[in-house]
Amino acid sequence: MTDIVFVLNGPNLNLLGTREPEIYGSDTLADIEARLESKARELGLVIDFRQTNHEGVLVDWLHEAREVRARAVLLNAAAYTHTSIALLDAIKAIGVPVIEVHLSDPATREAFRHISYIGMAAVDEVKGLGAEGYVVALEKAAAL
Ligand code: CA2
Repeated sequence: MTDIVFVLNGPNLNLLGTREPEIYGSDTLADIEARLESKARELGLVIDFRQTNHEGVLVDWLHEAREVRARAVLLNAAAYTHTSIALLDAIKAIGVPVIEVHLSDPATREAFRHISYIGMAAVDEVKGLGAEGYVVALEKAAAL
């Protein structure tokens, strides 16, 4: 196992900080990455922080986490959380612990957000803490 933690972000999260701050906060994804970089240094970890709007790319990156023997993956799959059996299968396949992260708490929102395919295979979850949730999730990854 290495000290690398993959931080994978799904569709539309590249727009973070531009709209709906009442739900997602006003930090951009770059702000979150900077905070995580600093926390990772403190914890002696290295983060590989990425965002894509494409489901298959997330599947490929989960496979890559296995290939590089990453310590953990923090995954905010955004809307794919609620739809993607492909991501569920990938998480089950890779043998790398995945921590589910959400800025908001989907359980308190529309019913279609109440299902999480990621949660069916993730080892842990952090929801509803905004950008700080990524930091909490990294601390959890350090403790694995
Ligand atoms: O709360 C989260 O982190 C979510 O994963 C965010 C997803 C949503 O589909 C999940 O249910 C919960 C949506 C990300 C959309 O990001 C935007 C950012 C700025 C403006 C509009 C959308």
